[in-house]
Amino acid sequence: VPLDRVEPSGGRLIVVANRLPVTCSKDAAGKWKLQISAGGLVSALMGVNNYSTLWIGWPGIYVKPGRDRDALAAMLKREGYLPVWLESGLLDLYYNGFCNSVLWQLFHYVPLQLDGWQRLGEHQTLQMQWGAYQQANDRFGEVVLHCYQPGDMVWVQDYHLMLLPSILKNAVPRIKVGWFLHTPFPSSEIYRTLPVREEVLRATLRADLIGFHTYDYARHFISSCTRILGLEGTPEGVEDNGSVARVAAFPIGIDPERFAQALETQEVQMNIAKLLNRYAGRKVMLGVDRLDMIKGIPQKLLAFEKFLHEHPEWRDKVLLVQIAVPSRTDVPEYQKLRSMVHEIVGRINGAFGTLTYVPIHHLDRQLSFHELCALYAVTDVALITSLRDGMNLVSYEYVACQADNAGVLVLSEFAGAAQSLGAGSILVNPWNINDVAAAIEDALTMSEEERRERHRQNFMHVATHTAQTWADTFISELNDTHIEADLRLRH
Ligand code: ADQ
Repeated sequence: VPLDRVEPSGGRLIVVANRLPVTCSKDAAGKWKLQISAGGLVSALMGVNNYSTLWIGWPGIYVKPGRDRDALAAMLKREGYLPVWLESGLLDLYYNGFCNSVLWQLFHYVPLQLDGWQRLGEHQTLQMQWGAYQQANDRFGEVVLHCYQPGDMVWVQDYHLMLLPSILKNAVPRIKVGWFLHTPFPSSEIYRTLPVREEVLRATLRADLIGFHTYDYARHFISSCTRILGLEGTPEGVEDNGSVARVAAFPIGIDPERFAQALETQEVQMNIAKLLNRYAGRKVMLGVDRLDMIKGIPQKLLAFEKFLHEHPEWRDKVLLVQIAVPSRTDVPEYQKLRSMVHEIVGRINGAFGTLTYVPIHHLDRQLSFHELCALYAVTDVALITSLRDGMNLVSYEYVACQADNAGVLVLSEFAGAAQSLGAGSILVNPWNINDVAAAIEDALTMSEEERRERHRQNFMHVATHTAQTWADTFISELNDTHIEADLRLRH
């Protein structure tokens, strides 16, 4: 059978993610307005050739059924976005509860804790959170199935929607479904502590193609399936009753052109000039992270403190700019982390600062894209000390903006990016404060020749492994995998 006869080609690409890439708000006249968040994922998926793309996700707010909701839904639809409405009680249990207090923690090697499941209120139990997770996944499923047409391809994103492949396959057995995980997938020894481990794995396994950032995560997933479900792992993936779920690594990237173009703009150039003036005569190190336990911000600060302590000659000559965007601010653990970071920053600035020098510039807020590009371009070292990180795109963005400077990337070996940018970076164990302090010294004193050579290696990778190639590769493999599965089904 010629392959192109098996499935109609040219269907749409339906991307399903927890959150739509758009912020909805009302203007002064009470009319809805949308602000599209440009980012790697959005531009990669919007640019995928041969497919028109439809996004399905939670719009970030809840609007009661009625005229107001219809007006917003119509506006979203014109942009290719279909909203999934989740009322606040369900959202809290599903998103803050099961997704972020259970799966996010576990996938980053933070063991489950008895009070972890109840941290959002005395009345949340794992049972309720799991029920909400199932219900929310059903809601996403309803929206997908409502718009699905034969020939469409569905690409499900991330740990929020691990049950969706099975919901979709149960309704339409021939539907083409891929699932990609943006976080690490942990060792089976960690994963098997999840009380609903079988249900989650079995549901995800219904996807035709299952993708991870690295081979390690793919391997952990396959061993979870073999150990917990007793299934057979094959070189291709996991076999269950004659059907194979293909499992593979698809390392994500960024859109480096977007950064190159931004650096040419007058706005970024003006920002760069201001920053260079401000930091003249000093070396500057940069940290850009969401304020999250997994990013290892306290560990990074302690390493810088140790470095300043041991190297008095560097005091007044180097500073750390740490941008920590608040996230999940209603979760007590994240509030505690914020206080801890503030306390350490205050201590270091108090101990090593002078009337004219502040060692750490710490900002608790989102920067504009142009501000961020300027910072990436002028700084001498990027310090990325994640305790676990699916990939870490900040490291890619830094490299993309360092063509002139050839700054040094100090990178945690626990970030997926260590497997792609490892050769050009200084790799560290973020838990080893001495190791990170030594890496800071190496980075600050590295010869220009070595910096340029390391940057060249990293840049080659970032320029060739883009968000676009990531999306193209996943989608074409999903298409091929599904054709093979369909042929097997027919014979
Ligand atoms: P994140 O945990 O959010 O993503 P990361 O990959 O570093 O981590 O992406 C963060 C993004 O936010 C970057 O594009 C960065 O520019 C932006 N950002 C961060 N701080 C900012 C600030 N102050 N102002 C403006 N923008 C800021 C998850 C996983 C990662 C994985 C990605 C993609 O946890 O491991 O790499 O998904 O798969």
